[in-house]
Amino acid sequence: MRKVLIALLVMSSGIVSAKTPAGKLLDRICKLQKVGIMIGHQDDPVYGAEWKWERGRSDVMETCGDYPAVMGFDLGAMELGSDKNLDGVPFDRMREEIIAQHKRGGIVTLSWHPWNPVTGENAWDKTGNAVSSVLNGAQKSRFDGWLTILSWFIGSLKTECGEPVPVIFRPWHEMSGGWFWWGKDSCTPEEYKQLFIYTYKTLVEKGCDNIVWAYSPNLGVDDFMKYYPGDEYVDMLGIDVYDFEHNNKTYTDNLTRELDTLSKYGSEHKKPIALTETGSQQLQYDNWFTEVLYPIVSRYPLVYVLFWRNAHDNPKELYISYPKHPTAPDFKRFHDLKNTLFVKDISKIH
Ligand code: BMA
Repeated sequence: MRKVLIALLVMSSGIVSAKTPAGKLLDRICKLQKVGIMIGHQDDPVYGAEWKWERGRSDVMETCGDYPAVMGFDLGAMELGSDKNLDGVPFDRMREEIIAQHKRGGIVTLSWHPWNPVTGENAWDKTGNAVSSVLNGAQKSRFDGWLTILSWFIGSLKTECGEPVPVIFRPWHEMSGGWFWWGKDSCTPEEYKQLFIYTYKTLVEKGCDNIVWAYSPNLGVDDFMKYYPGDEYVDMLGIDVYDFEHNNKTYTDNLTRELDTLSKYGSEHKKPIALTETGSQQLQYDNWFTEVLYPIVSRYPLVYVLFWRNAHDNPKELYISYPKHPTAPDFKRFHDLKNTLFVKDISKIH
């Protein structure tokens, strides 16, 4: 009888039950939401503004003395069987850094910029009706193969003791923009939802019980729930909002409007919320972190804020401070604020 009850409990709460690694991460996320806002950075330990591939480095740690609480990595090109992602990050190194981040008490989030399966071009090629082709058409078996490869990688995220490492997975992001083959110009909301659900069901069937699933459109409040696959398939809600124009006023207005909406949906659907990608491109304003970003984000119950990558080969893609950058003193002040959380702040909270 007890066994039956436990089985029923696990089934009724879906894959994210308290028993799974994902369930434990989700519980921890909800706990941390009450403590402060975790600060995250994409590709943090693999390259920075002025270095690449050296071990033990991090622009964040070198600027403020601690690693980010959340590290983001991208799986794009894994589906092709490549040993490096679209930005040249070797997947073996990525696995090593994901496990290291878990062991230091931090959290990991994965995004995915897969190639267009119909045209063989990158994620930004919107042509070919790729979503309908992977769901019901000529590319279905290829896509199944892609998900198998992803499931191997996600399933291989384990410590040396065999403990699974849970991750926040944020597939099919920024669909409400028209720049990806899964975006608004290339499929209907219904097709998008099917794509998300198919991805969820397939990875779950393949045993990936270490995934917390995030739904993450880009700014555009009217469309926020237009592509939502449903509460059953989503554990967290997020939004991607950037300042590409070096305009603090526009960014403040955009972010405020988007976070108002995000937090409304978060409480309606009882899902934790995050600013899943952000940054002020090239960081032109020295006090941006404490004077522009912080006054806005501190008003919302955000679980984390993830700054995008400091691309070593493209000075335009600079989103977080490094020691020599004029924003470094401000980033230190940002780090010292009581409710910005870096890895040492969360490592004991489980
Ligand atoms: C995008 C840009 C690209 C990059 C991709 C995946 O937003 O930063 O240069 O290749 O993310 O990291």
